[in-house]
Amino acid sequence: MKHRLAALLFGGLVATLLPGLLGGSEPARAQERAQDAEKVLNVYNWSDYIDPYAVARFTQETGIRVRYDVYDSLETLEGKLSAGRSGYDIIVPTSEPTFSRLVRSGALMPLDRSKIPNWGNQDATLLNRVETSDPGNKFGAIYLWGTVGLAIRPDLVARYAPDAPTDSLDLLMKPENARRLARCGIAIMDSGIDVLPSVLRWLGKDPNSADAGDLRAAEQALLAIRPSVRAITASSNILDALATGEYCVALTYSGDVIQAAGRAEEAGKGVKISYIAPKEGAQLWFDMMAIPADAPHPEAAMAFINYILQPKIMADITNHTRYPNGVPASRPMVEEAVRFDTNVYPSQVQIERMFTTTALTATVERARSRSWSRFKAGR
Ligand code: N2P
Repeated sequence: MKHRLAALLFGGLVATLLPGLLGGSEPARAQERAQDAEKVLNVYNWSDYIDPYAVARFTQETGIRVRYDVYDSLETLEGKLSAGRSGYDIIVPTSEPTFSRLVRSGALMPLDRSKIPNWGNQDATLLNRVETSDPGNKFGAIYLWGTVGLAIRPDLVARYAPDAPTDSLDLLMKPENARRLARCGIAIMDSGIDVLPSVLRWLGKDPNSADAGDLRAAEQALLAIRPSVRAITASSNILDALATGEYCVALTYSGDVIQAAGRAEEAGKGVKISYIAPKEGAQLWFDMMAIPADAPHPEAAMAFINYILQPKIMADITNHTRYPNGVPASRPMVEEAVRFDTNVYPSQVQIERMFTTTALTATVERARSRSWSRFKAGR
């Protein structure tokens, strides 16, 4: 999908550059350049997280050219933003911990709702929910949401660990299961921020625990399965590798697994993949569209947010990415197979069993990141 998107955007770029290459007087060209500077939007979004045609249509409708970069972990996004002056107009941080931290540190521009008439299309209950990260919903519009859970290849799991449960993180986290599944391949996404809360929850601890002993227990549990883990790698790599049948168990984001399952089915090689939200309680997260305080093109950014919040566009994005959105009027346009898949749209009962993360102090964040590095290194 990344390549298709690149092709589309590159097509747009050629269209913009061509008139310049064909000549024109110097003042006219200078004027064009000035206009061009206005007509650009720099987007930094998660990988495999949009319908590329939605981006192309935005450019067609507004004349605003989109430069589109991707990241595949909150760690990468935070690293890029930490130096300031990222040059991005739109970023899509998860409500906790990244978005709330950006809100508190003044790194975001307040959204001008008079420029976002589609604001009211958002689900009021969901908006309410993310208010804990952004009181008054001043800085972010809901993009997509989802859970953290397991991709499994049911046939391989049945072959290598027939007695292991397939509805629980026990499948991955119990060393006797991991040892057997090592033969068909285990992967874990490389994000301490988005993996440690689920491990803490599996241990029966508070996923937001600031306690050093709890964190040690999570690290020990991960180290105990470390020899059985084939890859701790970017979530985007896991999506691609799952689709070609590389792993039999992977811990990653819900929609990524469902996208991989779809690609594997299309490939027709008999690779079947299922998604499991662990019964101990899966992490529920919300990704927010936000504008950095120093964004070079804030007007274009507000126009983009308004464009995305249209029911039809949101439906296209959900159909493409297999992640639910926050615009209820999009639902009738979401394909039935997606709309009625409780791995995409969990039921109210399922949601009640899920947990959300909260902000941690910088000290706890650092301790978690050190734990994660030790897990990766295997010591
Ligand atoms: C997209 C992963 C997205 C979501 N590939 C994490 N919040």
